[in-house]
Amino acid sequence: MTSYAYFFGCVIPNRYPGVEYAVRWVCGKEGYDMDVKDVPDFSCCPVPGIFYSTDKETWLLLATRNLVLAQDERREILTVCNGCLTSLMKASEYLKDPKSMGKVNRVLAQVGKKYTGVPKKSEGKRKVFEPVSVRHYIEVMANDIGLEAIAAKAKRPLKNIKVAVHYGCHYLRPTESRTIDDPNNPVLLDKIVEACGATSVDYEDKLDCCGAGGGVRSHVVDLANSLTQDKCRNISDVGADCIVTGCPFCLLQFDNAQKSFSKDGIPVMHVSQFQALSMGIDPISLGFDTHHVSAHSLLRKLRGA
Ligand code: 9S8
Ligand code: 9S8
Ligand code: COM
Repeated sequence: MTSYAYFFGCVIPNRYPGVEYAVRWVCGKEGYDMDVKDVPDFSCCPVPGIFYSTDKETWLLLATRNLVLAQDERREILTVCNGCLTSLMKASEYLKDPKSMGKVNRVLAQVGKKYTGVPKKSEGKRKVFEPVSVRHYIEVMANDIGLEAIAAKAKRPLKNIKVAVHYGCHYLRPTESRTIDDPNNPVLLDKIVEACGATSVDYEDKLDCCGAGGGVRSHVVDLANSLTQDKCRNISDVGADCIVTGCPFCLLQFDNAQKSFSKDGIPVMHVSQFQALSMGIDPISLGFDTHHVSAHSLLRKLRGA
């Protein structure tokens, strides 16, 4: 059985505690009883749109420190956020270059840490190391747990629920380095939603950005919100009951931006919350009261009222 380390990032613990609860519930005894551990020393990944774009050295250093913590525990990193996936995966790529690794290790030595990668096997006297493996929740669910197992646990009927899935840029781009799904025709999130018993509806420009990433929300919030408005228009055109994403920052954007252009809005949640719903969790545990867009319309439909 694979051993994982939870990597929640910053947005979930600070803004959407219900997502953290859902992830722990799905991965824990009530769900798939996976071997996942907390690594309390993990820091911000750091966020790619800010750090990677402005100061690569600091970015690589902080990301490598996180990788070392997982490496020393011999665990794969289980990210629940697209931005964290990008940062940590990209850092692990950079570290394949011995020069970059050496440079980072000279600084990390000051805090008693060293990145080597995970020892795999010995070839004669030579030890062979592999990069620390960085995984996304969606891909772990689809591949390690499997769609059949997801379907088998989906006991709450969601047949009438129409879902618009949103993948988000850092799940898909840059396309040449994404190997977890087909970046031009991703399917795993749609398949998880369908395995939960709901219907994933197609919509115009489904693979577009939510509007927030890359510092756009922090810098030009009106632009970010107008991009979200375009997406939401396409999503309401196909009559979706909710939006499901694997990225907490996209969740935050859909959840906040809708206030600027619509009264009610379309409920939005993380895929783990949707999965937990399908598994029969009491929705009160999912922290929807901390979301800006109310989930009532969806929950009412679930109750068949
Ligand atoms: S950590 Fe700090 S800001 Fe964030 S959620 Fe996802 S990206 Fe990584
Ligand atoms: S936030 Fe999450 S992944 Fe990103 S950059 Fe464009 S889309 Fe929303
Ligand atoms: C979005 C992360 S998930 S970032 O804003 O592009 O860094």
